[in-house]
Amino acid sequence: AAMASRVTTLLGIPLDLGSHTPGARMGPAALRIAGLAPLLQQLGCTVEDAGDLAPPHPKESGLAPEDAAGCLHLEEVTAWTRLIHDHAYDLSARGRLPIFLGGDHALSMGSISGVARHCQEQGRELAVLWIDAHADFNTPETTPSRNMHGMPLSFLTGEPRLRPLLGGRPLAPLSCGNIQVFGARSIDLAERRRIRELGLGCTDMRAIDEHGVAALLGALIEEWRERDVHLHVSLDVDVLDPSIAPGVGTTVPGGATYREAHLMMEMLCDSGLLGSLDIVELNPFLDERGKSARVLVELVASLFGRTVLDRRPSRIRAF
Ligand code: NNH
Ligand code: MN
Ligand code: MN
Ligand code: MN
Repeated sequence: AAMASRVTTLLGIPLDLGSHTPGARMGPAALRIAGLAPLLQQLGCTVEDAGDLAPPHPKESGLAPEDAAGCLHLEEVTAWTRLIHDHAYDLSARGRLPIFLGGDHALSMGSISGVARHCQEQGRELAVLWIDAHADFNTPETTPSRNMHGMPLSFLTGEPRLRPLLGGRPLAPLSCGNIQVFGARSIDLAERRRIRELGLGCTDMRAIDEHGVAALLGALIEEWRERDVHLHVSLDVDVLDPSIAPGVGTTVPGGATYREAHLMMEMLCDSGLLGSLDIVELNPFLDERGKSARVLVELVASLFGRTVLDRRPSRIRAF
């Protein structure tokens, strides 16, 4: 399903209450200053910048009291989730390729649920590639931190404790098999058990060390192509090694190298499957002279078709 003339829409989401380290609210500004929009235009995309969402007033979450007790900034995150969902659903319905500029990873509860609702209405299968050092598969019961940026994959797979977050809106829950965490190296004990028991797809750094990005991501892409999925990529900066991307609140050693990350983006570009994208967790307050913002923008360039040499397109290219 190549869509050469699809409009790419940037939507800034200055949310950082999904963690206890403020600063990711400045992420959208840093990504713009690093030149995201002109770069996409150079690559031939038609870009529309929808600006930043204004922080909404906190809303009653509807969570059970014992679950509410496990969530920091719950009323704020609830309001953000509903607002982001409505925008993501609307952008999808208008045929856009949305790029959600975070903001912390709690925003993906809204972005992906909105995209999922549209896919369900279209009878299109949705697959999610969660590129992250973490699995973000905690619940209000299992979280060691109470940070909601550690919970989005539970919410998106229909965890009942988190279901009220969306208010009355319909939730199109993802199946665990349609999610692939990629690059993981920091997983909590209860998360590890949930991954095993519920069958969440997860490729850790050990597997990437042993088999390489090309083989592992290549196999996933091949499967997704057979099923012609809408692919949502959720890119958490902390997947990158802290030496190349220090601007994030939760650095973990042993991350993806510059070339490993670019290869991921290049292969995803060639797949022609990209339908929507989150760029999350950039914290410019912790960055070193814009280094991480710049690396991210470079990665987006690879994802949208920048190549080193001319290449014979072996696969359909979407952009
Ligand atoms: N798993 C931990 C938690 O739930 C850390 C999550 N932090 C992230 N995820 N940055 O990407 O708090
Ligand atoms: Mn994350
Ligand atoms: Mn992470
Ligand atoms: Mn993170």
